[in-house]
Amino acid sequence: MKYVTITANSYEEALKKAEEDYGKNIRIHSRRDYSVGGGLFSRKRNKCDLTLYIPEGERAEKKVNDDESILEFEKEARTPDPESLSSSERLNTEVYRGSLEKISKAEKILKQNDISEPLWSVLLNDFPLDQKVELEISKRLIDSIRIKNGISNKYQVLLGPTGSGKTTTCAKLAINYNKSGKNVFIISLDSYRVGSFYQIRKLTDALCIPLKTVSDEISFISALKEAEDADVVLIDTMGLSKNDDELNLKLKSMLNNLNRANSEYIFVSSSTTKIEDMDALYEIYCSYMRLDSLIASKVDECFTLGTLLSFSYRHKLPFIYLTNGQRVPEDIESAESMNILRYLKSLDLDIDRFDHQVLS
Ligand SMILES: Nc1nc2c(ncn2[C@@H]2O[C@H](COP(=O)(O)OP(=O)(O)O)[C@@H](O)[C@H]2O)c(=O)[nH]1
Ligand SMILES: [Mg+2]
Repeated sequence: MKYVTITANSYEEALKKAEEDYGKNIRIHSRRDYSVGGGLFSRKRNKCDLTLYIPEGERAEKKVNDDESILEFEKEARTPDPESLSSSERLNTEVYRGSLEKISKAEKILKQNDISEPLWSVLLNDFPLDQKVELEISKRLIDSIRIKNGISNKYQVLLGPTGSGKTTTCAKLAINYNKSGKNVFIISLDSYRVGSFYQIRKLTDALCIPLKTVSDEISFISALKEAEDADVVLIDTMGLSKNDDELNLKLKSMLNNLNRANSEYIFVSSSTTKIEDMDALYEIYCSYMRLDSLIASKVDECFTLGTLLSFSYRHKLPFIYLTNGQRVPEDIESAESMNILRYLKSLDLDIDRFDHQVLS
C-alpha cells in the first residue's frame, strides 16, 4: 500500500489537492494540524499534513465532493480503525495523536498563565515530543526570562503608574541598602500623595536616611547637590497617567538633570495589571526615556506572573526585583528564574528538586 503525505494550509485544501493528484479512491490515514512562524517578524500560519493511501483492491471511484462524504473522510482522519492498521501504521498514528495532545496541553498551560506573543511562540515552536510538557515549558521559560543581577548605578529612578508600589518599594530598597552599609539618599518627586510619603518618612527617619521632597526642577537640582556624597540616590516619582501630558513633561524635564550614564530607570508594575495597560504606559515612557529594568510588584496578589513575563519579553525589559507584600523592608526579593517560576500556574514543579530535574 502506498502512503503519501500532503501539506497544505488547511485540512480542506490538503484534501482537495490529494483528490486532484490521486483521484477519488484515496483513504485518509491521519492528519496533523499545527502552526508555523509567529515569531517577532512573522505571522503564525496554520498547516495541515494529510497522510493518505489508496486501498489495495479498491478501484471503484469514491465520490468525496459532497458534504456527507467529506464528513465520512474526516471521521476516518480523526479515528482510523486501529484494527485495520499495521503496527508501524498504528505507531505513526499514535505519534501524531501524541504530538497533538502535547501541544494542546502546552497551549493550555500558556493560556492559564496569560502568556502572549512573542513569548507564546518562543515557548511552543518545535515543541519536542519526547519530553514532559511541564518540564519542557519550564526549561524554555528559564531560557527566555530576562534577569538583571543588581544595580550598580548611583541614581535609581522608580517609575510607573499611581498605586503600583513605587513609594513602598523605594522604602524597602533604601532600608536594605542602608543595612548593607550603603549611604542612601531619597528624593521624592511625589508631592501629590502625602499619605505614603509620611509613611516612608517614619521608616527612614528611624534609620537616619535623608529624604527630600521636591516639587519643581530648581529644588530637584538642589536636592541632587545635597545627595552628591551618597552611594545610592533613590528617586521616587509621581505616578504617571496616560492622559496627563503636563505631568509627563514636568517629570521629563526634571529627570534631564540626571547623569543618564549613571542612572537606572526602573519600571515598577503591579503583577495584576492588564498587558494592554502596561503596553500603553510603556509607550508613553519610551517616547521620551529609555527604561532599563522592571520590578514586578504585588506578586503576592497575582494569579499568575505570566502577563508581566510576556511584557518583559516583548520589550526586552529585564526583571530586577519582585515585591511580595506590604511589609517594609522584608517583602522584596531578587528576581531569579526559580522565584519567577513559583508564580506561574500548572507547571507542576517541585521547585526545590527542579534544578536537578533540569540538569539531569
Ligand atoms: N500586596 C501588596 N501590596 C503592596 C506591595 N507593594 C505596595 N503595596 C501596597 O500598594 C499600595 C500603593 O503603594 P504605593 O507605594 O503608595 O504606590 P505608588 O503610588 O506607586 O507609590 C499601598 O497600600 C502599599 O502598601 C506588594 O508587594 N504587595
Ligand atoms: Mg508614591
